Amino acid sequence: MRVLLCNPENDVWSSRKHIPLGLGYMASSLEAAGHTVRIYDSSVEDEALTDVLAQGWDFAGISSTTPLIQEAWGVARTVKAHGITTILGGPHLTLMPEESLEQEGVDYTYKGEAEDGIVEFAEALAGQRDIASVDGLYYKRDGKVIANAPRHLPKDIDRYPFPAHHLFKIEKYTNLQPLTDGLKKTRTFTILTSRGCPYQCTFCSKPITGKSWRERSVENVVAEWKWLVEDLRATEIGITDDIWNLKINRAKDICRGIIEEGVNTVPWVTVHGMKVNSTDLELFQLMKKAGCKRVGFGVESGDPRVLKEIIKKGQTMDMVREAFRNARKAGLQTMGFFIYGMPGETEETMEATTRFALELDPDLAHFMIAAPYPGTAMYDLIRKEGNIFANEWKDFAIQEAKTSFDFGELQGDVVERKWREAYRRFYLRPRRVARRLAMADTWRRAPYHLQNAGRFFISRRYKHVAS
Ligand code: B12
Ligand code: SF4
Repeated sequence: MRVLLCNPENDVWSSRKHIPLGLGYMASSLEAAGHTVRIYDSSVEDEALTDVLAQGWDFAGISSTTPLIQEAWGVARTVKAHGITTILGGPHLTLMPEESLEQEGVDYTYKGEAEDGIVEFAEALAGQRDIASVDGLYYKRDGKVIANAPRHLPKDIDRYPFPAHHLFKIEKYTNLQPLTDGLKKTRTFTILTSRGCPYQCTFCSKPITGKSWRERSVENVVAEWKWLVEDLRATEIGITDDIWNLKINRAKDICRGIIEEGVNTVPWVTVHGMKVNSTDLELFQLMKKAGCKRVGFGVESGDPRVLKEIIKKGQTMDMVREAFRNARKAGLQTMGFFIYGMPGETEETMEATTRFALELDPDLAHFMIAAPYPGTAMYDLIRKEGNIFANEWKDFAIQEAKTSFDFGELQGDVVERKWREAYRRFYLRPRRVARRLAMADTWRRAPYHLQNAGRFFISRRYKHVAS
């Protein structure tokens, strides 16, 4: 079959473009089963979707997170107008598989991981199996929603073929915040060494990632790393696991493997926060030796009560301090993620977070305004006791400089003020400004940086109340 896999336009995450790894995984499984696949990632394509659709496809799979779902529906309408069957999957559909079936142009939706499911779906469309036997699939028959049996998460994820990187226009994706400053032609790949996370942070969409943690073997991960470095000529690699260091000894063995294979020549970063309480000096030293340049940590808050009772992060501020100390000692750059305006926060707790960021002084700090995504404990709490006033799914983007809910005493404008203040107090220190101006990336992407700077000063709250 001829299969088109689409990623909708990415205007909520406009700063940097990362490869949609989930589509890469599905594509390699489809190819292994003998199908022809093209990945159409709207955020990097030059060719119009309608021109690509005219090339003839048996079905189109469309991926979506929550903020992109309306754009995904738009893609489905366009695809369907060409008479092509559509199936939607990805994080938002895993949370809400039924909602999209009400949209024009959406034939099927899918809940869960789809390396196996997409191949079974292709078989069903080809008449080689019953559609009812494709676990995880949702569709309508005679106006009624049919939900097939749930798709279980396979334990053995080593059996998945490596992502179909040859289908990505890799040179169109941006480097990782930036690791290799000044390099004109980057080939930036991401890698997933494990899936899921056993922690239960209240802002995290747990039904998507699952409570369990499934690991790939060290050998399998190192083999992919070798492939990325030696065959695909990666200039940067980002580990995008939720929590790649859950088993600290496994993380160390991955580093040892990279060193032993001599593929520690490419700089890499942990794109998301490593869990601080599963680190030690030896791990950071091994990471450094394996080519790692920068580690990210989910710090979240500088208030112990918020950390423990509101976010339920399962870590203390001292653990955070120790992780930063050890990472620095090992010669790694650091990156911290901080969150403002969780339900139950006060101006004082947010002030404590800013002070903690200044104390830790990471090389990069990301300050985010809390956004209540469906499927999070935070969303359920605010629906019950607060007021969400984002109007549409696309308003749920953490990157936006605006709050999307009221909760108790805490007013949105206070959160936005503290958030802006955090950026100013952190980045407008003379030492910081000088460092930023010395980076080639700052000048190359000047319009983006200027637009970004504007967000710290201009308030854009939502006007209407949705729920
Ligand atoms: C890496 C990552 C990023 C990267 C890169 C994203 C990318 N281009 O892939 C960056 C940093 C850019 C990013 C940004 C954001 N992210 Co993010 N990200 C992740 C992370 C940690 C890993 C994604 C990944 O590679 N997964 C592994 C692959 C194999 O899984 P997958 O992509 O989901 O695909 C599988 C299934 O979903 C399914 N599937 C996917 N597509 C399709 C399509 C069809 C047709 C079918 C049938 C099935 C299917 O099959 C795939 C293979 O198993 C996830 C957490 C997670 N573990 O999933 C969060 C996660 C996806 N991100 C999340 C969020 C909130 C965001 C942001 C919205 C944050 C913000 N700024 O506001 C942005 C928006 C990005 C966007 N374009 O929409 C949430 C999504 C919540 C939601 N309700 O949608 C997640 C789940 C984190 C969480 N636990 O809360 N993210
Ligand atoms: S935020 Fe990170 S540590 Fe917390 S539950 Fe989500 S993936 Fe796990």
